[in-house]
Amino acid sequence: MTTDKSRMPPGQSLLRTPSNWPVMGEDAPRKDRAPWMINITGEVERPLAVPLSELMAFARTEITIDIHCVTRWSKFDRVFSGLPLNDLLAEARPTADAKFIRFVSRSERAHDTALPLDLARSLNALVAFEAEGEPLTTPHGGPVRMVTPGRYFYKSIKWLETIELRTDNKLGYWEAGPGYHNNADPWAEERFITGNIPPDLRQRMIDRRSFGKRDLLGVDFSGEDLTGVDAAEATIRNAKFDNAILRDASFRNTEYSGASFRGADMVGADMRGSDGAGADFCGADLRSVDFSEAGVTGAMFCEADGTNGAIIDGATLFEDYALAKLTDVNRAYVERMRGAEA
Ligand SMILES: Nc1nc2c(c(=O)[nH]1)N[C@H]1C(S)=C(S)[C@@H](COP(=O)(O)O)O[C@H]1N2
Ligand SMILES: [Mo]
Repeated sequence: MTTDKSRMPPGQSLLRTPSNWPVMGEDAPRKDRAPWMINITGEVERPLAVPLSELMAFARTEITIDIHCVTRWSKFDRVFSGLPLNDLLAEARPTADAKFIRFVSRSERAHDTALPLDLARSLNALVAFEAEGEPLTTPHGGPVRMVTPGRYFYKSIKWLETIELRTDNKLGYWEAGPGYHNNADPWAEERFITGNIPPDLRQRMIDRRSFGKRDLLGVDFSGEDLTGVDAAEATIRNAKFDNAILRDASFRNTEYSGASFRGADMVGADMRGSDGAGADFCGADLRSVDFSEAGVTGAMFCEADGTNGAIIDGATLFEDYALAKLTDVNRAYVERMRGAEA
């Protein structure tokens, strides 16, 4: 099967199996006996508190979207049905001061995300009850979730409970802590905000070969010699190590989602217990790299067309559950390389 390039945002690749798409983030709503109400609050002329069952009765609209997850997988042509957000807003009537819209989940951590109100309107966001003609399953946000076309999927919260109209922005759960980009446009690759590390600090970390336990969002170590570096327990989302030398480096328990290791020499690196969702290892030398107990959801070990693959052998260790969360092309590539060398 070929990938329709004009439909595929940069840095994404197609997920074909399983027939559904992976569960990401939280997998269940808060345990709560109170009836499920959908609330529209804040800067509105008519605050609403509607029982979920009543809203569902109005659900008629069907949309077909391409899902783009920030961890680099995309799934085309998913059919959702529900109630257009714009219909609800027409009922609640945002005031002239309402500039942002925030969605809050009925989940343990009151998971949330926000968008400029005009943007949410123009994207035709949907309050969805069904996917592929079936009620949404609980892990995928059932009974009710947002589906916001045209943005990475973290802008589509599961288990919708409250819609708050605001005068000011409030960063959501993934945006505030982990530094996910607030605009989240997949066509502009707005995955993460980039860090701001002073150059002298960066140089000191290179000289000492040590940045363990540090929080270094988006730091760029491309082309550096970091042989044996201690990067254990660091948070280095979206960092760049392209063509760097990382032989025998320790990334134990490190969080490096979205980081790029293209062409890096990582022979013997220790990645145990780490998390690298959406990381890019194309062309890297991964012989004897230990990914035991490590997550690599949606990571890239070769390009979408199978070229520029990482060097992997039987001594490159992965968990089966981690490989199961790769795109088909990547999983097949890794399994072939490990099998061929084992
Ligand atoms: N309540 C809630 N909604 C959420 C999340 C979450 O952790 N909690 N994760 C977001 C992210 S990062 C993604 S990619 C999608 C995943 O939806 P899925 O589990 O149906 O794939 O849900 C989004 N909505
Ligand atoms: Mo995500």
